[in-house]
Amino acid sequence: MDYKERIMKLRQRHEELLTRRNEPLQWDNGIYVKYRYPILTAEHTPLEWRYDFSEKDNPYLMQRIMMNAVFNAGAIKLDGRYLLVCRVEGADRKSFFAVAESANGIDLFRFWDEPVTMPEDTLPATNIYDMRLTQHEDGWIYGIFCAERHDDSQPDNLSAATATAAIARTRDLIKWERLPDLKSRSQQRNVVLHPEFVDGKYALYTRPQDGFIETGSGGGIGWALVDDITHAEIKEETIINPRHYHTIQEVKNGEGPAPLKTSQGWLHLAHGVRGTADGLRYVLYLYMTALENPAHVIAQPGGWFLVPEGQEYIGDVMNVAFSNGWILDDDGRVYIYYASADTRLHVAVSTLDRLIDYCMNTPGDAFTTGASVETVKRLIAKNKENK
Ligand code: BGC
Ligand code: BMA
Repeated sequence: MDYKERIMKLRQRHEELLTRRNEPLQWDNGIYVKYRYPILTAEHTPLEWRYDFSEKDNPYLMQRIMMNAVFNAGAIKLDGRYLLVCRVEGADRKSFFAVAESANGIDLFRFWDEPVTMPEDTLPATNIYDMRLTQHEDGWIYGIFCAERHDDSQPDNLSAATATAAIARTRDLIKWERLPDLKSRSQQRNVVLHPEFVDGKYALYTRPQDGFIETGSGGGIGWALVDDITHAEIKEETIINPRHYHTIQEVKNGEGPAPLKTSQGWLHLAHGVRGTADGLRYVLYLYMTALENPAHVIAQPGGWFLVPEGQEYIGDVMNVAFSNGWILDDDGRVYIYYASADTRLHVAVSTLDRLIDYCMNTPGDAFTTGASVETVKRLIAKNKENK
């Protein structure tokens, strides 16, 4: 096959992947519907990012730059377009942001021509990931993400690192203005900006932790008010959604995307982590907070809302479902963008009404086996009455 023909075949195969329609899976739990195919994978990244198409310089038509994964995307609907700011990870383990666009939120996602050029803070980061997008009432779209750097206070430990919340803002997801990183006494990953001012201030969901991996005394999802987002500093932080022994959020938890405003309260998507003999298990859960006080939890269904299933278990970091992006559409539909095994990105579709019903009417975690059995028995008794 001559060179031109090989390029044509390559492009054809890629185009087939990009134009493959997605289809809902038959099984649906009444809460959301998952889809057959991942919506974005490393294979979806543009060929121009990976191949050098000069026959002279690349006679074997090799991939000169390999992509490893596409996952953990921030999401927003802008001018009728469903846009994802994805975490794309190269073979070199560096992740960067790249925008992918679709007209319906479910399939035919395509990356824009170039990845995001994110300006650095004064202290450049080694790696950046997991952007939460917030359309704030001040008019800006904010992206808060994790900036990771080596912890140079431990020069002999190559794995010693620091996680800091980095802040940038944009109007179009093309040009980004980087603001100074969040000042905080603790390490911070999973920081999310609330879409409205609270008491005239910017409000952040936080996740304080003592070390890079260990939360230590850091007890869960926190809440902090910030006077000036262009010099954001956490002075006081309260835990609003704590970790708890023998639950899905025993080891860690963190806010997912920015919460959605509903008639019944703020709807939150978060992740919970527990330890197993096989490493950490990341699952997603929902909770709601009061409209007039977004820091006050009014409902939390017991257990997980979404977990990896089937092929979703398999990948770089097994047993992980993670989400930092969702879109509430004009018709009340909610597109939940979740990643599996830190490898690929999926969509699950629900509606705002269903998610509120799920939050308000799913029994909470009663924290002991005995209490869980009573919860099941109450449902059985109710069903007997309804016979
Ligand atoms: C990885 C993240 C991970 C974090 C904590 C980072 O180096 O890039 O994906 O969440 O470590 O394990
Ligand atoms: C976390 C996150 C994610 C990742 C998850 C599982 O700490 O910040 O980037 O999906 O670990 O590896």
